[in-house]
Amino acid sequence: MMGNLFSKKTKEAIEDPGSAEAEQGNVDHLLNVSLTIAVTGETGAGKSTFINAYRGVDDDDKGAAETGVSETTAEPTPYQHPTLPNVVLWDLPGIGSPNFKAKTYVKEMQIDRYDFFLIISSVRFRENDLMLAKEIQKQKKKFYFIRSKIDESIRAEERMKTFNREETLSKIRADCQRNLKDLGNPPVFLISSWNLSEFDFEELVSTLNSELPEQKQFALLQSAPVTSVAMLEKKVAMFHKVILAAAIVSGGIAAAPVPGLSFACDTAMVTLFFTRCYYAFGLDDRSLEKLSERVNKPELKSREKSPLLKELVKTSVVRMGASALGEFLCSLVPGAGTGAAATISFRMTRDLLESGLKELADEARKMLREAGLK
Ligand SMILES: Nc1nc2c(ncn2[C@@H]2O[C@H](COP(=O)(O)OP(=O)(O)OP(=O)(O)O)[C@@H](O)[C@H]2O)c(=O)[nH]1
Ligand SMILES: [Mg+2]
Repeated sequence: MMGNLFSKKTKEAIEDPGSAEAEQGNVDHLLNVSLTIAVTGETGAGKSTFINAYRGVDDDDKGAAETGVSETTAEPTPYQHPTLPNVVLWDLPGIGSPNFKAKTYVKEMQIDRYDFFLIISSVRFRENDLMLAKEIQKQKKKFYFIRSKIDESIRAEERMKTFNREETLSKIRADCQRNLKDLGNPPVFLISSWNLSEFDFEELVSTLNSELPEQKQFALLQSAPVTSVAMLEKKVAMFHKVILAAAIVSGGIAAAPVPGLSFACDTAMVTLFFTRCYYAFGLDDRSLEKLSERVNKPELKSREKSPLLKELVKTSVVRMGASALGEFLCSLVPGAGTGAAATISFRMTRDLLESGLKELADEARKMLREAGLK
């Protein structure tokens, strides 16, 4: 399974485990995989709103995709993830017009640049959605159906005396699936972009995760919003996997110091790793602020931080580069010193990564508990 993880640089690292550059290349490579997602569907289906929700930005934030009741998206528009520039969601023009041609559309949208398509509908899937899915299939790309605005549908049904939440959801699902019979009953994910913690959003992420190439899974799990404790644990497991992959490449989890690997160089890799954990777990100030607004708990913003977290906040806020954090990291490793030429073993690096990951994961678990998220 690890086989697919190996980049060219990684292979070099196996052949020459002492090569610090190859070692760092491997971790960088895993943490910097690109992911390009196409979001399409009829006008007003909720494409732009979904993109904003995924990226954790509010509809009226700077850099948000424009949303609204009038037709808003005319050109394919890329939206970078705010903390992972390699993850890009493309907001595609609506496919609602009666003379819609799937073939032309797919060509104009440059289908090759996307890893997969999300086809969104706020009612049921129609002819144009199907035509598009078939064309995407022909071009050997994957697509997933999202039925959006589930909060709205639930609210409408709640007024009935006989209301049953599960039944209502099954009915919506069955109704959508009936129209997709021709495509061999693909799953339909019921989603509210106003609250990704509810309904099928996590199910969607799990499905994408199981069907994406292994490297892309790292990008997906890093970028997905922290919607629950379960989602957080998936992210933690993913970062464990990165450590394991890095350790294997580093000469079979070698205990011996590797000559030529200076801690200064390693520090950049370790810093990158922790910074990614920090953002992926939603521990940065921006995410904390959004979370505290969402659950209406202002005290979350001023919560006490762990030492590593404090250093990461400083680094990310002041943007002074990795040097101060590097010194802090050195201070955690007995005997490493701060000299650029100091050599430490891979086991020490691995232990450092593991203990930092644990500290940040515990912080995030605590934060979710305080926020009341399950
Ligand atoms: N209640 C609810 N409203 C939503 C949801 N998603 C989108 N909306 C609303 O639906 C309207 C249309 O959403 P957009 O995201 O602008 O739709 P779009 O697919 O980008 O539309 P075009 O750009 O015109 O193709 C907006 O008023 C949104 O606020 C949702 O999950 N729940
Ligand atoms: Mg739009």
